[in-house]
Amino acid sequence: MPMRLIDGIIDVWRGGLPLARTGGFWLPEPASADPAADMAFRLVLIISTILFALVAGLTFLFVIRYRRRPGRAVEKSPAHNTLLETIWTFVPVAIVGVIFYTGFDAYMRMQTAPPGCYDLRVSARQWAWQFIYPNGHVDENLHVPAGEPVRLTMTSEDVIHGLWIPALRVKMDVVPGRYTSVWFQADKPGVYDLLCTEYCGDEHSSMLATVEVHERADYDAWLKNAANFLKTLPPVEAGKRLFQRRGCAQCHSIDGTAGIGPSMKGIYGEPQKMADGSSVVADDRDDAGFKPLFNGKNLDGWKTQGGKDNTFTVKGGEIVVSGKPNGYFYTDKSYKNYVLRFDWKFIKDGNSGLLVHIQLPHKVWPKSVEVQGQQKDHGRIFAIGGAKGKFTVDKAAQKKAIKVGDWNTTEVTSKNGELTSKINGIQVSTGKGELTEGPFGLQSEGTELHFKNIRIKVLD
Ligand code: HEC
Ligand SMILES: [Cu+2]
Repeated sequence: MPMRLIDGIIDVWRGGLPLARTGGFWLPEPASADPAADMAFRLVLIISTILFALVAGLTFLFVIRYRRRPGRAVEKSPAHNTLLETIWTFVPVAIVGVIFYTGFDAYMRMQTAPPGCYDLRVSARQWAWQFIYPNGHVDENLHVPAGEPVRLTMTSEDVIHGLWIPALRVKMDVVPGRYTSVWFQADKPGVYDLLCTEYCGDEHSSMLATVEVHERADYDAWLKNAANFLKTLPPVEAGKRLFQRRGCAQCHSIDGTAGIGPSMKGIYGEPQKMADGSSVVADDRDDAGFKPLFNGKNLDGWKTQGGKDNTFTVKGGEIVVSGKPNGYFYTDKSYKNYVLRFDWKFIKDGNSGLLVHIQLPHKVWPKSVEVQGQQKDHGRIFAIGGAKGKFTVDKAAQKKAIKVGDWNTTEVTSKNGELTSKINGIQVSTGKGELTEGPFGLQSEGTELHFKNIRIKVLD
Protein backbone atom coordinates (compact mmCIF):
# COMPACT_ATOMS: atom_id res chain seq x y z
CA MET A 1 0.00 0.00 0.00
CA PRO A 2 2.62 2.63 0.84
CA MET A 3 4.51 1.60 -2.32
CA ARG A 4 1.40 2.16 -4.42
CA LEU A 5 0.91 5.55 -2.83
CA ILE A 6 4.47 6.54 -3.65
CA ASP A 7 4.05 5.25 -7.21
CA GLY A 8 0.92 7.33 -7.49
CA ILE A 9 2.67 10.45 -6.33
CA ILE A 10 5.52 9.90 -8.77
CA ASP A 11 2.94 9.33 -11.49
CA VAL A 12 1.30 12.67 -10.83
CA TRP A 13 4.70 14.32 -10.73
CA ARG A 14 5.59 12.91 -14.12
CA GLY A 15 2.26 13.83 -15.61
CA GLY A 16 0.84 10.30 -15.64
CA LEU A 17 -2.72 11.30 -14.75
CA PRO A 18 -5.08 12.59 -17.41
CA LEU A 19 -5.26 15.78 -15.39
CA ALA A 20 -1.61 16.36 -16.02
CA ARG A 21 -1.45 15.13 -19.60
CA THR A 22 0.06 18.38 -20.79
CA GLY A 23 1.16 19.72 -17.47
CA GLY A 24 2.94 17.63 -14.91
CA PHE A 25 3.98 19.58 -11.84
CA TRP A 26 4.09 22.98 -13.50
CA LEU A 27 1.28 24.80 -15.24
CA PRO A 28 1.14 23.74 -18.89
CA GLU A 29 2.52 26.06 -21.56
CA PRO A 30 0.00 28.85 -22.02
CA ALA A 31 -1.93 28.81 -25.28
CA SER A 32 -2.63 32.52 -25.14
CA ALA A 33 -0.15 35.37 -25.57
CA ASP A 34 -1.28 37.19 -22.47
CA PRO A 35 -2.50 34.86 -19.77
CA ALA A 36 -3.52 37.53 -17.27
CA ALA A 37 -3.29 35.15 -14.34
CA ASP A 38 0.23 33.90 -15.01
CA MET A 39 1.93 37.10 -13.89
CA ALA A 40 0.04 37.08 -10.60
CA PHE A 41 0.64 33.38 -10.14
CA ARG A 42 4.37 33.69 -10.76
CA LEU A 43 4.71 36.72 -8.51
CA VAL A 44 2.98 34.97 -5.63
CA LEU A 45 5.00 31.82 -6.25
CA ILE A 46 8.31 33.72 -6.29
CA ILE A 47 7.52 35.79 -3.20
CA SER A 48 6.26 32.73 -1.33
CA THR A 49 9.35 30.76 -2.31
CA ILE A 50 11.70 33.52 -1.16
CA LEU A 51 9.81 33.99 2.09
CA PHE A 52 9.66 30.27 2.70
CA ALA A 53 13.40 29.95 2.10
CA LEU A 54 14.09 32.95 4.30
CA VAL A 55 11.88 31.83 7.19
CA ALA A 56 12.82 28.16 7.00
CA GLY A 57 16.52 28.97 6.45
CA LEU A 58 16.73 31.42 9.33
CA THR A 59 14.79 29.08 11.61
CA PHE A 60 17.23 26.31 10.80
CA LEU A 61 20.23 28.61 11.24
CA PHE A 62 19.00 30.07 14.53
CA VAL A 63 18.12 26.67 15.94
CA ILE A 64 21.77 25.74 15.55
CA ARG A 65 23.39 29.07 16.29
CA TYR A 66 21.38 29.97 19.38
CA ARG A 67 20.86 26.52 20.83
CA ARG A 68 21.19 26.15 24.56
CA ARG A 69 24.74 25.39 25.55
CA PRO A 70 26.19 24.73 29.02
CA GLY A 71 27.62 27.78 30.72
CA ARG A 72 25.69 30.31 28.66
CA ALA A 73 23.03 32.38 30.31
CA VAL A 74 19.85 33.27 28.46
CA GLU A 75 20.05 36.85 27.23
CA LYS A 76 17.16 39.22 27.59
CA SER A 77 15.43 39.91 24.28
CA PRO A 78 14.74 43.53 23.40
CA ALA A 79 11.19 44.72 24.07
CA HIS A 80 11.06 47.29 21.31
CA ASN A 81 12.90 48.31 18.14
CA THR A 82 11.27 51.09 16.11
CA LEU A 83 13.37 50.69 12.96
CA LEU A 84 12.86 46.91 12.83
CA GLU A 85 9.14 47.23 13.45
CA THR A 86 8.76 49.87 10.75
CA ILE A 87 10.54 47.66 8.25
CA TRP A 88 8.54 44.56 9.05
CA THR A 89 5.32 46.48 8.77
CA PHE A 90 5.90 48.47 5.60
CA VAL A 91 7.83 45.95 3.52
CA PRO A 92 5.06 43.30 3.81
CA VAL A 93 2.39 45.95 3.17
CA ALA A 94 4.23 46.97 0.00
CA ILE A 95 4.53 43.32 -1.07
CA VAL A 96 0.86 42.64 -0.37
CA GLY A 97 -0.01 45.84 -2.24
CA VAL A 98 1.89 44.66 -5.32
CA ILE A 99 0.25 41.22 -5.11
CA PHE A 100 -3.17 42.83 -4.75
CA TYR A 101 -2.61 45.14 -7.70
CA THR A 102 -1.34 42.35 -9.96
CA GLY A 103 -4.13 39.98 -8.92
CA PHE A 104 -6.87 42.57 -9.17
CA ASP A 105 -5.67 43.69 -12.57
CA ALA A 106 -5.62 40.08 -13.79
CA TYR A 107 -9.04 39.42 -12.25
CA MET A 108 -10.59 42.45 -13.92
CA ARG A 109 -9.13 41.46 -17.28
CA MET A 110 -10.46 37.93 -16.88
CA GLN A 111 -13.89 39.15 -15.81
CA THR A 112 -14.42 41.67 -18.57
CA ALA A 113 -14.84 40.18 -22.00
CA PRO A 114 -13.75 42.55 -24.75
CA PRO A 115 -16.41 43.69 -27.23
CA GLY A 116 -16.91 41.57 -30.33
CA CYS A 117 -16.23 38.21 -28.72
CA TYR A 118 -16.98 35.05 -30.67
CA ASP A 119 -19.81 33.52 -28.64
CA LEU A 120 -20.26 29.81 -27.96
CA ARG A 121 -22.61 28.05 -25.60
CA VAL A 122 -21.69 25.22 -23.26
CA SER A 123 -24.03 22.72 -21.70
CA ALA A 124 -22.73 20.33 -19.08
CA ARG A 125 -24.40 17.22 -17.79
CA GLN A 126 -23.45 13.99 -16.13
CA TRP A 127 -20.92 13.21 -17.66
CA ALA A 128 -20.40 14.98 -20.88
CA TRP A 129 -19.77 18.40 -22.31
CA GLN A 130 -21.73 19.81 -25.20
CA PHE A 131 -20.44 22.78 -27.11
CA ILE A 132 -23.05 24.57 -29.17
CA TYR A 133 -21.88 26.59 -32.16
CA PRO A 134 -23.53 29.62 -33.79
CA ASN A 135 -24.80 27.50 -36.70
CA GLY A 136 -26.49 25.06 -34.31
CA HIS A 137 -23.85 22.35 -34.51
CA VAL A 138 -23.34 20.46 -31.25
CA ASP A 139 -19.98 18.90 -30.56
CA GLU A 140 -18.44 16.99 -27.67
CA ASN A 141 -15.20 18.95 -28.07
CA LEU A 142 -14.50 22.66 -28.06
CA HIS A 143 -13.14 24.12 -31.29
CA VAL A 144 -12.16 27.78 -31.40
CA PRO A 145 -10.51 30.14 -33.86
CA ALA A 146 -7.00 31.33 -32.95
CA GLY A 147 -6.22 34.95 -32.18
CA GLU A 148 -9.79 36.01 -31.41
CA PRO A 149 -11.48 36.55 -28.08
CA VAL A 150 -13.98 33.77 -27.40
CA ARG A 151 -16.72 33.86 -24.78
CA LEU A 152 -18.39 30.75 -23.38
CA THR A 153 -21.85 31.06 -21.87
CA MET A 154 -22.42 28.01 -19.76
CA THR A 155 -25.11 26.17 -17.87
CA SER A 156 -25.68 22.72 -16.46
CA GLU A 157 -28.58 20.32 -17.01
CA ASP A 158 -28.16 18.57 -13.68
CA VAL A 159 -25.55 19.15 -10.99
CA ILE A 160 -22.70 21.61 -10.56
CA HIS A 161 -19.78 21.01 -12.90
CA GLY A 162 -16.61 23.02 -13.34
CA LEU A 163 -15.03 23.91 -16.65
CA TRP A 164 -11.27 24.01 -16.57
CA ILE A 165 -8.89 24.59 -19.46
CA PRO A 166 -5.45 24.69 -17.87
CA ALA A 167 -3.63 25.85 -21.00
CA LEU A 168 -5.96 28.81 -21.31
CA ARG A 169 -6.01 29.56 -17.58
CA VAL A 170 -9.77 29.37 -17.54
CA LYS A 171 -11.78 27.85 -14.70
CA MET A 172 -15.42 28.46 -13.87
CA ASP A 173 -18.30 26.66 -12.19
CA VAL A 174 -21.14 25.51 -14.44
CA VAL A 175 -24.33 25.68 -12.41
CA PRO A 176 -27.87 24.40 -13.07
CA GLY A 177 -30.49 27.14 -13.41
CA ARG A 178 -27.93 29.83 -13.99
CA TYR A 179 -25.59 31.09 -16.71
CA THR A 180 -21.92 31.65 -16.01
CA SER A 181 -19.40 32.83 -18.54
CA VAL A 182 -15.70 32.98 -19.24
CA TRP A 183 -13.69 34.41 -22.07
CA PHE A 184 -10.22 33.74 -23.41
CA GLN A 185 -8.12 34.26 -26.44
CA ALA A 186 -6.18 31.25 -27.71
CA ASP A 187 -3.25 32.35 -29.83
CA LYS A 188 -1.42 29.11 -30.43
CA PRO A 189 -3.15 26.54 -32.67
CA GLY A 190 -3.07 23.10 -31.09
CA VAL A 191 -4.98 20.65 -28.95
CA TYR A 192 -5.46 21.25 -25.25
CA ASP A 193 -7.22 19.54 -22.37
CA LEU A 194 -10.55 20.46 -20.86
CA LEU A 195 -11.68 18.93 -17.56
CA CYS A 196 -14.51 18.96 -15.07
CA THR A 197 -13.25 20.18 -11.71
CA GLU A 198 -16.36 19.77 -9.62
CA TYR A 199 -17.02 16.26 -8.31
CA CYS A 200 -20.26 15.41 -10.12
CA GLY A 201 -20.83 11.67 -9.61
CA ASP A 202 -19.60 8.26 -10.80
CA GLU A 203 -17.98 9.21 -14.08
CA HIS A 204 -16.70 12.61 -13.01
CA SER A 205 -13.13 11.69 -13.80
CA SER A 206 -14.00 10.79 -17.38
CA MET A 207 -15.78 14.08 -18.03
CA LEU A 208 -13.00 15.20 -20.34
CA ALA A 209 -12.91 17.00 -23.65
CA THR A 210 -10.34 18.63 -25.86
CA VAL A 211 -9.97 22.20 -26.99
CA GLU A 212 -8.83 22.49 -30.58
CA VAL A 213 -7.51 25.84 -31.65
CA HIS A 214 -7.58 26.36 -35.42
CA GLU A 215 -6.54 29.20 -37.68
CA ARG A 216 -9.66 31.12 -38.73
CA ALA A 217 -9.91 29.64 -42.24
CA ASP A 218 -9.43 26.10 -40.93
CA TYR A 219 -11.95 26.80 -38.23
CA ASP A 220 -14.59 27.92 -40.71
CA ALA A 221 -13.96 24.86 -42.84
CA TRP A 222 -14.11 22.60 -39.80
CA LEU A 223 -17.39 24.09 -38.60
CA LYS A 224 -19.04 23.81 -41.99
CA ASN A 225 -17.95 20.22 -42.39
CA ALA A 226 -18.75 19.23 -38.81
CA ALA A 227 -22.25 20.64 -39.03
CA ASN A 228 -22.74 18.63 -42.21
CA PHE A 229 -21.49 15.33 -40.91
CA LEU A 230 -24.93 13.73 -41.12
CA LYS A 231 -24.89 14.38 -44.85
CA THR A 232 -21.25 13.79 -45.63
CA LEU A 233 -20.47 10.66 -43.63
CA PRO A 234 -21.87 7.20 -44.30
CA PRO A 235 -24.89 6.65 -42.01
CA VAL A 236 -23.10 4.18 -39.75
CA GLU A 237 -20.23 6.60 -39.11
CA ALA A 238 -22.54 9.57 -38.75
CA GLY A 239 -24.74 7.73 -36.27
CA LYS A 240 -21.74 6.72 -34.23
CA ARG A 241 -20.64 10.34 -34.05
CA LEU A 242 -24.06 11.59 -33.14
CA PHE A 243 -24.24 9.01 -30.36
CA GLN A 244 -20.88 10.20 -29.02
CA ARG A 245 -21.56 13.88 -29.48
CA ARG A 246 -24.91 13.87 -27.75
CA GLY A 247 -23.42 12.07 -24.78
CA CYS A 248 -25.57 8.95 -25.22
CA ALA A 249 -22.56 6.66 -24.89
CA GLN A 250 -22.09 7.74 -21.29
CA CYS A 251 -25.17 5.74 -20.29
CA HIS A 252 -25.82 3.33 -23.18
CA SER A 253 -23.38 0.72 -24.42
CA ILE A 254 -23.59 -0.80 -27.90
CA ASP A 255 -22.00 -4.11 -26.97
CA GLY A 256 -24.52 -5.35 -24.44
CA THR A 257 -22.68 -4.16 -21.32
CA ALA A 258 -25.14 -2.90 -18.73
CA GLY A 259 -24.78 0.80 -17.98
CA ILE A 260 -26.95 3.48 -16.42
CA GLY A 261 -29.38 2.99 -19.33
CA PRO A 262 -30.16 -0.22 -21.22
CA SER A 263 -27.68 -1.36 -23.87
CA MET A 264 -28.58 -0.57 -27.47
CA LYS A 265 -27.38 -3.95 -28.66
CA GLY A 266 -29.92 -5.79 -30.78
CA ILE A 267 -32.86 -3.42 -30.31
CA TYR A 268 -32.87 -2.03 -33.86
CA GLY A 269 -35.85 -3.27 -35.83
CA GLU A 270 -37.28 -5.05 -32.80
CA PRO A 271 -40.55 -4.09 -31.16
CA GLN A 272 -40.14 -2.25 -27.86
CA LYS A 273 -42.84 -2.13 -25.19
CA MET A 274 -44.13 1.32 -24.25
CA ALA A 275 -45.45 2.31 -20.82
CA ASP A 276 -49.07 2.05 -22.04
CA GLY A 277 -48.53 -1.55 -23.15
CA SER A 278 -48.40 -0.83 -26.88
CA SER A 279 -45.25 -1.61 -28.78
CA VAL A 280 -43.24 0.32 -31.32
CA VAL A 281 -40.53 -0.90 -33.64
CA ALA A 282 -37.21 0.75 -32.84
CA ASP A 283 -36.10 2.01 -36.23
CA ASP A 284 -35.02 5.17 -37.98
CA ARG A 285 -38.56 6.24 -38.72
CA ASP A 286 -39.04 9.95 -38.71
CA ASP A 287 -42.58 11.12 -39.26
CA ALA A 288 -41.63 14.75 -39.74
CA GLY A 289 -43.29 16.12 -42.86
CA PHE A 290 -45.90 13.36 -43.03
CA LYS A 291 -49.62 14.11 -43.21
CA PRO A 292 -52.20 11.60 -42.10
CA LEU A 293 -54.34 10.26 -44.95
CA PHE A 294 -56.71 8.49 -42.63
CA ASN A 295 -58.45 10.40 -39.88
CA GLY A 296 -59.05 7.38 -37.70
CA LYS A 297 -62.81 7.96 -37.69
CA ASN A 298 -64.25 7.41 -41.16
CA LEU A 299 -63.27 6.94 -44.76
CA ASP A 300 -63.38 10.64 -45.67
CA GLY A 301 -60.86 11.21 -48.41
CA TRP A 302 -61.12 7.63 -49.62
CA LYS A 303 -63.22 5.89 -52.23
CA THR A 304 -64.17 2.27 -52.04
CA GLN A 305 -64.71 -0.29 -54.69
CA GLY A 306 -66.26 -3.28 -53.12
CA GLY A 307 -65.98 -6.82 -54.24
CA LYS A 308 -69.09 -8.93 -53.89
CA ASP A 309 -69.04 -9.22 -50.10
CA ASN A 310 -66.48 -6.63 -49.17
CA THR A 311 -66.93 -4.56 -46.09
CA PHE A 312 -64.88 -1.56 -45.04
CA THR A 313 -65.38 -0.69 -41.45
CA VAL A 314 -63.62 1.83 -39.27
CA LYS A 315 -63.16 0.63 -35.71
CA GLY A 316 -60.89 1.90 -32.94
CA GLY A 317 -58.79 4.00 -35.30
CA GLU A 318 -58.33 1.13 -37.74
CA ILE A 319 -59.78 0.38 -41.13
CA VAL A 320 -60.84 -3.23 -41.23
CA VAL A 321 -61.31 -4.80 -44.63
CA SER A 322 -62.93 -8.18 -44.90
CA GLY A 323 -64.97 -10.22 -47.29
CA LYS A 324 -64.10 -11.19 -50.79
CA PRO A 325 -63.07 -10.76 -53.47
CA ASN A 326 -61.30 -7.74 -54.86
CA GLY A 327 -62.32 -4.96 -52.54
CA TYR A 328 -60.35 -1.75 -52.64
CA PHE A 329 -60.27 1.53 -50.96
CA TYR A 330 -58.24 4.22 -52.60
CA THR A 331 -57.44 7.88 -52.22
CA ASP A 332 -59.55 10.47 -53.96
CA LYS A 333 -56.40 12.40 -54.88
CA SER A 334 -53.49 11.28 -56.99
CA TYR A 335 -49.86 11.50 -56.16
CA LYS A 336 -46.73 11.07 -58.18
CA ASN A 337 -43.68 11.41 -55.97
CA TYR A 338 -44.18 10.55 -52.38
CA VAL A 339 -43.30 8.44 -49.38
CA LEU A 340 -46.21 6.48 -48.02
CA ARG A 341 -46.27 4.79 -44.66
CA PHE A 342 -48.89 2.72 -42.98
CA ASP A 343 -49.25 0.04 -40.36
CA TRP A 344 -51.16 -3.10 -41.14
CA LYS A 345 -51.75 -6.57 -39.88
CA PHE A 346 -53.18 -9.87 -41.00
CA ILE A 347 -55.46 -11.53 -38.60
CA LYS A 348 -55.04 -14.65 -40.65
CA ASP A 349 -52.77 -15.21 -43.56
CA GLY A 350 -54.53 -14.64 -46.81
CA ASN A 351 -54.73 -13.02 -50.16
CA SER A 352 -54.72 -9.28 -49.92
CA GLY A 353 -52.51 -6.40 -50.79
CA LEU A 354 -51.60 -2.86 -51.42
CA LEU A 355 -51.86 -1.29 -54.84
CA VAL A 356 -49.79 1.70 -55.63
CA HIS A 357 -50.80 3.97 -58.48
CA ILE A 358 -53.79 1.87 -59.29
CA GLN A 359 -55.17 2.46 -62.72
CA LEU A 360 -58.88 2.85 -62.74
CA PRO A 361 -61.02 1.19 -63.76
CA HIS A 362 -59.70 -1.85 -62.08
CA LYS A 363 -59.46 -3.85 -65.28
CA VAL A 364 -56.13 -2.35 -66.19
CA TRP A 365 -54.58 -2.89 -62.85
CA PRO A 366 -51.70 -4.98 -64.12
CA LYS A 367 -50.18 -1.64 -65.02
CA SER A 368 -50.06 -0.92 -61.37
CA VAL A 369 -47.47 -1.85 -58.86
CA GLU A 370 -48.59 -4.16 -56.18
CA VAL A 371 -47.54 -5.20 -52.78
CA GLN A 372 -49.48 -8.28 -51.98
CA GLY A 373 -49.74 -11.38 -50.00
CA GLN A 374 -51.24 -14.37 -51.69
CA GLN A 375 -52.14 -17.62 -50.17
CA LYS A 376 -51.28 -19.79 -53.08
CA ASP A 377 -48.05 -18.66 -54.51
CA HIS A 378 -46.64 -16.33 -51.92
CA GLY A 379 -47.76 -17.74 -48.67
CA ARG A 380 -47.69 -14.87 -46.31
CA ILE A 381 -45.36 -12.91 -48.50
CA PHE A 382 -46.14 -9.37 -49.48
CA ALA A 383 -44.62 -8.88 -52.89
CA ILE A 384 -44.28 -5.95 -55.16
CA GLY A 385 -45.44 -6.98 -58.56
CA GLY A 386 -47.27 -5.65 -61.56
CA ALA A 387 -47.24 -7.02 -65.05
CA LYS A 388 -45.39 -4.21 -66.75
CA GLY A 389 -43.03 -3.21 -64.08
CA LYS A 390 -39.60 -4.63 -63.53
CA PHE A 391 -39.45 -5.21 -59.88
CA THR A 392 -36.97 -7.13 -57.89
CA VAL A 393 -38.53 -8.73 -54.89
CA ASP A 394 -36.43 -10.17 -52.15
CA LYS A 395 -38.78 -12.89 -50.99
CA ALA A 396 -36.50 -14.08 -48.25
CA ALA A 397 -36.32 -10.56 -46.85
CA GLN A 398 -40.10 -10.29 -46.97
CA LYS A 399 -40.59 -13.55 -45.22
CA LYS A 400 -38.24 -12.37 -42.50
CA ALA A 401 -39.81 -8.92 -42.27
CA ILE A 402 -43.51 -9.71 -42.03
CA LYS A 403 -45.19 -10.76 -38.84
CA VAL A 404 -48.57 -12.47 -38.94
CA GLY A 405 -51.02 -11.37 -36.26
CA ASP A 406 -48.88 -8.37 -35.33
CA TRP A 407 -48.53 -4.85 -36.67
CA ASN A 408 -46.19 -4.30 -39.59
CA THR A 409 -45.05 -0.99 -40.98
CA THR A 410 -44.77 -0.67 -44.73
CA GLU A 411 -43.04 2.24 -46.39
CA VAL A 412 -43.27 2.81 -50.11
CA THR A 413 -41.19 5.49 -51.76
CA SER A 414 -42.19 6.49 -55.24
CA LYS A 415 -39.93 8.88 -57.04
CA ASN A 416 -39.82 9.55 -60.78
CA GLY A 417 -41.09 6.11 -61.67
CA GLU A 418 -38.81 4.32 -59.27
CA LEU A 419 -40.25 2.46 -56.41
CA THR A 420 -38.76 1.06 -53.23
CA SER A 421 -40.60 -0.67 -50.47
CA LYS A 422 -39.63 -1.54 -46.97
CA ILE A 423 -41.44 -3.63 -44.43
CA ASN A 424 -40.53 -3.08 -40.81
CA GLY A 425 -37.41 -1.26 -41.90
CA ILE A 426 -36.21 -4.10 -44.12
CA GLN A 427 -35.94 -3.32 -47.80
CA VAL A 428 -37.99 -5.88 -49.68
CA SER A 429 -38.16 -4.61 -53.23
CA THR A 430 -37.03 -2.04 -55.73
CA GLY A 431 -37.81 -1.42 -59.33
CA LYS A 432 -39.03 0.74 -62.13
CA GLY A 433 -42.52 0.62 -63.52
CA GLU A 434 -44.72 2.38 -65.95
CA LEU A 435 -45.93 4.65 -63.26
CA THR A 436 -48.19 7.51 -63.93
CA GLU A 437 -49.67 9.82 -61.43
CA GLY A 438 -52.54 8.11 -59.72
CA PRO A 439 -54.25 7.34 -56.47
CA PHE A 440 -53.16 4.38 -54.47
CA GLY A 441 -55.38 1.89 -52.82
CA LEU A 442 -55.47 -0.93 -50.35
CA GLN A 443 -57.04 -4.20 -51.22
CA SER A 444 -58.41 -7.25 -49.55
CA GLU A 445 -59.11 -10.44 -51.35
CA GLY A 446 -60.57 -12.63 -48.79
CA THR A 447 -58.74 -12.24 -45.54
CA GLU A 448 -59.30 -9.77 -42.75
CA LEU A 449 -56.85 -6.91 -42.95
CA HIS A 450 -56.36 -4.02 -40.53
CA PHE A 451 -54.80 -0.69 -41.47
CA LYS A 452 -53.92 2.32 -39.37
CA ASN A 453 -51.65 5.37 -39.29
CA ILE A 454 -51.79 5.79 -43.05
CA ARG A 455 -49.64 8.83 -43.77
CA ILE A 456 -47.94 10.43 -46.70
CA LYS A 457 -45.10 12.79 -47.39
CA VAL A 458 -45.46 14.38 -50.80
CA LEU A 459 -42.11 14.98 -52.48
CA ASP A 460 -41.64 17.89 -54.85
C1 HEC B 1 -27.75 10.02 -17.96
C2 HEC B 1 -27.89 8.77 -18.59
C3 HEC B 1 -28.49 8.71 -20.02
C4 HEC B 1 -28.11 9.41 -21.13
C5 HEC B 1 -27.01 10.47 -21.23
C6 HEC B 1 -28.94 8.94 -22.21
N1 HEC B 1 -29.81 7.99 -21.76
FE1 HEC B 1 -31.14 6.94 -22.89
N2 HEC B 1 -31.81 5.98 -21.25
C7 HEC B 1 -31.31 6.13 -19.98
C8 HEC B 1 -32.06 5.29 -19.07
C9 HEC B 1 -31.84 5.18 -17.56
C10 HEC B 1 -33.04 4.63 -19.86
C11 HEC B 1 -34.11 3.65 -19.39
C12 HEC B 1 -35.34 4.46 -19.06
C13 HEC B 1 -36.53 3.56 -18.76
O1 HEC B 1 -36.46 2.36 -18.99
O2 HEC B 1 -37.54 4.13 -18.33
C14 HEC B 1 -32.84 5.08 -21.23
C15 HEC B 1 -33.59 4.64 -22.29
C16 HEC B 1 -33.32 4.94 -23.60
C17 HEC B 1 -33.95 4.31 -24.74
C18 HEC B 1 -34.97 3.20 -24.71
C19 HEC B 1 -34.20 1.91 -24.76
C20 HEC B 1 -35.05 0.66 -24.75
O3 HEC B 1 -34.46 -0.44 -24.86
O4 HEC B 1 -36.26 0.75 -24.60
C21 HEC B 1 -33.43 4.88 -25.86
C22 HEC B 1 -33.76 4.55 -27.31
C23 HEC B 1 -32.47 5.87 -25.41
N3 HEC B 1 -32.43 5.88 -24.04
C24 HEC B 1 -31.73 6.64 -26.25
C25 HEC B 1 -30.82 7.61 -25.83
C26 HEC B 1 -30.14 8.50 -26.73
C27 HEC B 1 -30.31 8.52 -28.25
C28 HEC B 1 -29.34 9.28 -25.96
C29 HEC B 1 -28.41 10.42 -26.41
C30 HEC B 1 -29.08 11.52 -27.06
C31 HEC B 1 -29.53 8.87 -24.58
N4 HEC B 1 -30.43 7.85 -24.54
C32 HEC B 1 -28.85 9.42 -23.50
C33 HEC B 1 -30.24 6.94 -19.59
C34 HEC B 1 -29.58 7.82 -20.42
CU1 LIG C 1 -18.82 17.24 -14.02
